[in-house]
Amino acid sequence: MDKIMKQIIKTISNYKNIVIARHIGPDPDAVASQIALRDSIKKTYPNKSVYAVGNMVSRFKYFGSLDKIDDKTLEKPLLIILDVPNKSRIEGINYENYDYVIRIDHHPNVENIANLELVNEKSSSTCELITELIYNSKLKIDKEIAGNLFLGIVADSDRFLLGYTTPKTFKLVTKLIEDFNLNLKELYDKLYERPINEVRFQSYIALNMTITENNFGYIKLDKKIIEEFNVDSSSASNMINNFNFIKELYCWAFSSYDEKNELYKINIRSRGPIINDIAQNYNGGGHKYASGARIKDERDVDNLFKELDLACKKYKDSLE
Ligand SMILES: [Mn+2]
Repeated sequence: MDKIMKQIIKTISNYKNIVIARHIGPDPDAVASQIALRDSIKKTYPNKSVYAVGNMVSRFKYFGSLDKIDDKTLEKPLLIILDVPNKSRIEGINYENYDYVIRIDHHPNVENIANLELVNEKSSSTCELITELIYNSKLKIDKEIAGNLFLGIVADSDRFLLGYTTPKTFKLVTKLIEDFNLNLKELYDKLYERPINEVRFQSYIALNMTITENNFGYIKLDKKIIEEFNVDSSSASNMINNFNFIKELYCWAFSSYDEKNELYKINIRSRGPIINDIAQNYNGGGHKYASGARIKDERDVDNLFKELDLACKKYKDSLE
């Protein structure tokens, strides 16, 4: 086994209280990885107290439930953070309360935030790393854990379409399916079933998106439109991958107004220019070709879009 994985397993075995956290605005990979790892540690060490924390998103309830705790009351807890590149984007914990911190992630490393870091940018998903960790150690796994890990990998690789889908990804997924006789139809129904109003909203985006001469596509989704389609400020992010492989788009970005937090949630995807370094300048970040940002001032949304358009121009020029 990989040396760092060995150290992770050893550290987990040494702690009684363990808290597992992930990023704000969770996606299936984030929620599935924290619940799968929690359940696996609990199954392996029934005497440990293991918590998966953060706000639950109702459409991800099928992964299992999250735990509500006050981490200040825990004695010498271990923190495991999953799927997060920045300290500021971890949800639901008081960082300074922890005795030791482990991070397992597949985003590009922007800052060191843990005592022990397993960061593999070439992994399709955090769930792939957790699957590897479990299969290479004495950590236990059951059908439910396997199903969650499978869905996290499928979601983050966008059904094996995105970069960093490797032979290893397929090997691990095959093993999960074979070992637990996973029912793929049942699992895909959970992940992909959606209401018609979301599909209509997606059509609205396709019809109304602006596409620049540099092949940058963008749209601002304001409060009125979000209400009209009866969706929410995170709905657009669920459909941004559906705009992949469009001939006229090298990069595309959606801005959705989040009324509750009074900010603009930006989702960005690219199949050419690198975008995470641009997003980083706007309170965001992520992967090279899949990033996001949270912006307070609408003028910064325009500035971000301008920078992305320019990145598309440079990319386009480089092709000629
Ligand atoms: Mn992920």
